[in-house]
Amino acid sequence: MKLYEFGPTRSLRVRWTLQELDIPFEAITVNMLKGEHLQPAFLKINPAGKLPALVDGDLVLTESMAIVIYLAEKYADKGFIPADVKQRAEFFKWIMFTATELEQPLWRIARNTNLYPAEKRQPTDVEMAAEDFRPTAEVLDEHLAGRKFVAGDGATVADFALAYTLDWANEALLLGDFPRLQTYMTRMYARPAAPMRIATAFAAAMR
Ligand SMILES: N[C@@H](CCC(=O)N[C@@H](CS)C(=O)NCC(=O)O)C(=O)O
Repeated sequence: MKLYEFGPTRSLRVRWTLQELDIPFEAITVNMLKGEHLQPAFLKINPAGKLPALVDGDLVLTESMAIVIYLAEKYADKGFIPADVKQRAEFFKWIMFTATELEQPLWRIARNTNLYPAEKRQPTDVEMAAEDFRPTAEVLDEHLAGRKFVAGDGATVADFALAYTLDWANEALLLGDFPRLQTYMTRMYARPAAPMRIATAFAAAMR
């Protein structure tokens, strides 16, 4: 199994899952700072030029959430996807919530602060995205009251993906009013198989 990854990117969701599963994998760094994600060698794997990508035999899979779900299902005996159909529905709900609700304002902020060419960045969209993040975080915050894991009774890949996304929010200075989300995230990152925090991975990538 090969993981195409780069430092602090969403590839950390997949690295986290592979490390929790404790299965061997080959890590291939695609240096985005050098534009390697847009070179023909990588575009053959993901024509969209985006990370992460997983290659497992003849399966080439992109989209971080699809990859972590695939891995959880392939190694279902490890328990990182609920077996019970109702708990699994909750699990899908929180994975979708993470990808579409929680992440979306963070992506808008990242694009308008770092990724778009300077002249195209919209400072007002950064403000609006931060405003949009708050009610979404409140919903999650309420859900996590009295819970250790986001879905079901044990850790699932939804927790790994969510904790990474909360670390991203933390980097965007959006978690200050959400101590419960901070506590949950820190607890997840204290797991022995957790990957580097985003800031550490970023610093390492810059070296
Ligand atoms: N929805 C995709 C997003 C993938 C994505 O945008 N990855 C970023 C890094 S976190 C990327 O490769 N960006 C390169 C670009 O947009 O040119 C996923 O979750 O895998």
